[in-house]
Amino acid sequence: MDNEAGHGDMAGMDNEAGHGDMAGMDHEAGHDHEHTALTEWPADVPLPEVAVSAEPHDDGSLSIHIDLNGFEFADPTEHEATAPRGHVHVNVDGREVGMYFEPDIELADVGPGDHTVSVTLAAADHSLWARDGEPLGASTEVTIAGEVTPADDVIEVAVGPDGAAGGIVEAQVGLGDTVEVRIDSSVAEEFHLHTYDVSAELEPGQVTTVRFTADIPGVFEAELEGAGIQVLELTVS
Ligand SMILES: [Cu+2]
Repeated sequence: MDNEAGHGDMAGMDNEAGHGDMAGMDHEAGHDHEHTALTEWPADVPLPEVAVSAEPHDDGSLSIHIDLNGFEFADPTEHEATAPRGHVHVNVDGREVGMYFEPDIELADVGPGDHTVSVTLAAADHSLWARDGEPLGASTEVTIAGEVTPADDVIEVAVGPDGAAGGIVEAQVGLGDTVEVRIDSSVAEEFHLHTYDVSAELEPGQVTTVRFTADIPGVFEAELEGAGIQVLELTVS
């Protein structure tokens, strides 16, 4: 029964309240470059071990299993950050898909292609458990078989230490479009698209691709988190 209650909450979040919550979080944090609060894991509690595996299915879904040692799932009604308790936040291709209170998760409609699944350990107050400022978590790569449908819009951004080559890239996409952003970076950085909360680690000399559905209308900024430089202005209408 606990498990079912968990799923219901998550589904509701993903479909309705999810986006509002994320936007709210940005505002609460108050710092432009610190969109997720961290809580240091107490030094006197053994550091938890976390591993994640993902099994692909032909219908485009993923079965995620999270292996945890030294970490307990808290009840969704708990609100105080207490080690070693909490829940997990799950990201697929840099975008948060939900928070979960159990180790086995079914993700529908992920779709064909290469995907990165990452989980972070969250405290009951939804801050991320961290050690020395680094969130605790794990990630894995998985490929779902099938033909990858091309994105409706492809946006290319070349970035370096001073931001985007030639200035902030301005792009306009339709509401509901699938959008692919290809970031060609000469530096190690983190790309972050605000409100959509799409993020990706950039490696020097590599093109990193993020993909999402443009389901929130408005004008959104993407930036290099480390340098705090805006590189993309995305208009969704
Ligand atoms: Cu949470």
